[in-house]
Amino acid sequence: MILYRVSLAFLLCSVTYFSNAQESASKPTLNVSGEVTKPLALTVEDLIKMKSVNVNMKDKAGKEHRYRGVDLEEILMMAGVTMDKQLRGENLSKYLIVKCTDGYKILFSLAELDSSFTNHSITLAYESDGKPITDGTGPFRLVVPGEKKAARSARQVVSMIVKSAKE
Ligand SMILES: Nc1nc2c(c(=O)[nH]1)N[C@H]1C(S)=C(S)[C@@H](COP(=O)(O)O)O[C@H]1N2
Ligand SMILES: [Mo]
Repeated sequence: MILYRVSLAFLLCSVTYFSNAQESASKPTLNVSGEVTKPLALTVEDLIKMKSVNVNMKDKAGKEHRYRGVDLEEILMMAGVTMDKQLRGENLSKYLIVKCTDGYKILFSLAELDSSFTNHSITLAYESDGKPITDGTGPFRLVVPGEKKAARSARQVVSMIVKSAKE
């Protein structure tokens, strides 16, 4: 009887453990690392809890889409990147490299992302036309306004790394 109870408890524990592991494994995260004081691993749920912004952007075919997301500057502030008053002197040679699932990579200097330098705020979007971004372009994408090409509006973003140009 005791043996039966122990094995039942074990079975229940393993079921709970594996279903939890499965749940966290199935949630894609966006990692923010490098020269940050607080590295982040953000899920769509984390972003939904933050202050949201809405922006429109045309796709390659000229069709306009409405994106919802979070201001990239806010995410960098949350990670403790040297923004705002700290963005001066040597810190002006820092940059953010954005990496995507398909191997696509783009970068911004930190000053391009700081509202004390520019009015073009970049959005880290998690929703397009009211739906989560799926179909191989999500779940995270950047929407970069004010540029003639959409080439830096990176899709399928998986990580963002802050680095310092040494030379
Ligand atoms: N991950 C990833 N993002 C990407 C690209 C890419 O090849 N891979 N192409 C870029 C280019 S060149 C353009 S023009 C836009 C196209 O965005 P759209 O899919 O909304 O039309 O995505 C940009 N983001
Ligand atoms: Mo493009």
